[in-house]
Amino acid sequence: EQGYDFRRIQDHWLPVWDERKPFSTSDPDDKRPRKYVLDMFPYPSGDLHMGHAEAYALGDVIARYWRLQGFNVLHPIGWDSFGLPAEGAAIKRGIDPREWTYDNIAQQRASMRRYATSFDWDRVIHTSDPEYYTWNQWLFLKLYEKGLAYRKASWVNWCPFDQTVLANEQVIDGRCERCDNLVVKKKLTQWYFKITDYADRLLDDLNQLEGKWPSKVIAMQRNWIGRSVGADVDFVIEGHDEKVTVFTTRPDTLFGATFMVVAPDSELAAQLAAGSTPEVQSAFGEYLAQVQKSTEIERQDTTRAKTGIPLGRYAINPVNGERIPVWTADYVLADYGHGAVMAVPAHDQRDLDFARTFGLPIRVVVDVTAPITGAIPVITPEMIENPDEVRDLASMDPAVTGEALAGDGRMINSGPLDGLSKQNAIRRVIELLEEAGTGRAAKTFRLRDWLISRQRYWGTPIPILHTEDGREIPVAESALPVALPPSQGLDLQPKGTSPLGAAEDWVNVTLPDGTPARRDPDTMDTFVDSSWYFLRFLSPNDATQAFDVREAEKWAPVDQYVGGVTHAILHLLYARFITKVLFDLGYVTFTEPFTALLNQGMVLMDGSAMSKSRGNLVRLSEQLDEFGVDAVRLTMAFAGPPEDDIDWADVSPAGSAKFLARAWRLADDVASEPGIAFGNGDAALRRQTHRLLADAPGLVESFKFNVVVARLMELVNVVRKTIDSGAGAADPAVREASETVAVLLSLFAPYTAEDMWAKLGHDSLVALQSLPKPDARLLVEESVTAIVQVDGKVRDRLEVSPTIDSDELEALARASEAVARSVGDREIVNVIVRAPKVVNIATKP
Ligand code: ANZ
Repeated sequence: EQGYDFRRIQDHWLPVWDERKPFSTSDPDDKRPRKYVLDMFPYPSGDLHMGHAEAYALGDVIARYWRLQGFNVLHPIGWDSFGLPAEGAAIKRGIDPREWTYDNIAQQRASMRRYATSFDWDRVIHTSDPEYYTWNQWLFLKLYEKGLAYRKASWVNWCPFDQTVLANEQVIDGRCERCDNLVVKKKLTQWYFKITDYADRLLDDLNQLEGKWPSKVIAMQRNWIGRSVGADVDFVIEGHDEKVTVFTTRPDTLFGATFMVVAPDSELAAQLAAGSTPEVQSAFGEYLAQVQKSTEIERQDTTRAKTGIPLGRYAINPVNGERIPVWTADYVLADYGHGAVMAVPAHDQRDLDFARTFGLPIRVVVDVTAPITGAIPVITPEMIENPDEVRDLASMDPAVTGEALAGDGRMINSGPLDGLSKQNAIRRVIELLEEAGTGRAAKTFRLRDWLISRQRYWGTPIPILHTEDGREIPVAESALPVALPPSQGLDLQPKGTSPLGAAEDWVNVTLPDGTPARRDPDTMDTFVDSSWYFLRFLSPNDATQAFDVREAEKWAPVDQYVGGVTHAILHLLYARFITKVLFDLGYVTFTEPFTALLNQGMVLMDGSAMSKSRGNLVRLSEQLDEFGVDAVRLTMAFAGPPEDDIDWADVSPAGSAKFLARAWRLADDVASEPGIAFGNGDAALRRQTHRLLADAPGLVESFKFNVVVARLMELVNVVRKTIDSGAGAADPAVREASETVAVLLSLFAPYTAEDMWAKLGHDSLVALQSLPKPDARLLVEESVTAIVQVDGKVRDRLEVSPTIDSDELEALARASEAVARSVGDREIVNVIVRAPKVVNIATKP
């Protein structure tokens, strides 16, 4: 494109922005209202890629938009720079993880700058800097003081390949989310954050986010937290001192409990087996060993044949005194509810499968054929196919059909509950249990406590000391940070224990009273780092505190968060949890960190995710070199709704570059001077400009960036036509339209827009303009003149909307008095309508 040289434009404007800092947020006297727009910060793995380019282009549209709307917009960037890949690279190359990390950061930072994202470069943070992780340690200590950080031995997810524990959230379908290897269970003493204390709030507060977060993400969070409501029921076990409590969502079926099952890997199972016969003890030992070899996926697979063994013990049903056998089986999980269930085979499919496998009794206690007023009847596909079939309970015997009766109905074989509906029976039995002191209403969550310790080097050291007699001593706040020692001389190879344990000089300490102690050798999950980073951006250089409460008051919570849907559960849940903890501790005044969330899609190539191994990798740097930053950014915004994936094979950065050149050239041809009054300009062009100004805010705020780009393209075409049509170049409407193009284009193509603005004669920066308000008078719909002919003669002219349809126009024509006079009493034989311009009426002569 003649004249338009993106390289020259980029080279010109980058230093200007560096010098003028239009995106700085450091002026304490800035009176503009504030907005906090945050992109999820990157992990420094190599250079920026196409996925980054998309995310940061879209986030920047939003940040730049609010600036044009007169806001002081905080749009910060930093690096999530602790974590495993740095360690892997360090092992492979025999270097310090720091080296790899900070080299990559430098590279990404340079790319990010060139990408012209409107970040405030004075607020950069790196989570691997001691200046940052000091406050991770502070946060840990705050949770520790509150009893929200604790250590326990339990069965944890262990990745045999990465040789590290994983949080439940990091196990996807039984595999390590990072390396895809099967995860096994290992009993280890680990640190946990007590996120389960916040389960109800994490769930209930999702209601506040409805409509502001993608509904899919809200649903995933709800499902992850997984609240089940029901009752705890206490059973006495013969010869066992402590009562055994089970959690059930169906306490109404208590009279149908015919056996009890405890998880084989629970403490309780071991105790019950130990108190049983030598035969049971040895059978139990074998069974447990077998269970521990199976994976989580196998255990939760409902189609797998049921296994289990009787423990030779009996439990007493608290409502009817019935003696039921206690079994152990691996379909019962140790870490859900109380790790034990009352088995009701007639009404629970897993229990039924188990009972049928081992010949245990099955007792129906809900007549699912009995009608329930006010309840939605259970309709099965069979009933729809065969509506006349009489439903009779005897024919539905689960022992015969193998189908548990899960539906609603009326209680039978249940003493005081007989005749009640499910809901009423649940209420009644809980009353009875509470009166007898043998049970109570209860709920259980799928959410587990957050396992935060990692046996790896490149992370935040846990600020706890251990004495030989087993005491935990938190490091004093004033002694923070517990600095990560150099990796030199440490074996970083994964081996199941932290490399820091071998850093003798570091790990051994002496308490003030002379007692020797050892530092905790584990480091924190990097999700701890990212759980509060949005607050550190508010006072990134504050050496005295994690964040300044007054700054948080001013800026937080984040108004708009932008990032990938891959973080729909983990990161967002942890950040929500830590925010609530900080709220409870009085450090913040809000309970949700991210008011609104936008999940951008992925950038694909030929329909699939890009990867080196697939050979379909598109290199961002090559795209930027070939088409320029603005063309790539514009392509990202123009590709479609931001939530959708972009297939790079289907879009055209070359086309974007062409459009940019076309827009930019308008500025060359505008003949009027800045400051000219627009009032006398071409009315049609002005109307188009003002309609875009009127629509743009709604479009941007609903993330329809692609529509704004399309509308800009239309406007550019019309301005070009007006200029080329002769005297147009001096028309004030041409300047008005061209300035509007520059201002709105600054959302997507900041270099081109800035250059255009300067060429239009302005000294100010386009990035700091305010979006002009549309003139309401120009928004009223224009009209066109339709001609009505009768037998070839013009009889009337009608002012109509340009979008009028044929039927409507014909009706108006027929209703015209002039037309009626001209037609007289002749018969109309034909009407041809070309909306909105012409109506031709033919009559029978
Ligand atoms: C008796 C019963 C009868 C049950 C019935 C269900 C249907 P959700 O909805 O997923 O929370 N359960 C309790 N603890 C368990 C554990 N540790 N491992 C495996 N299963 C466990 O499931 C709650 C139901 O799952 C509970 O209600 C219990 O079975 C079982 F007709 O109790 B129910």
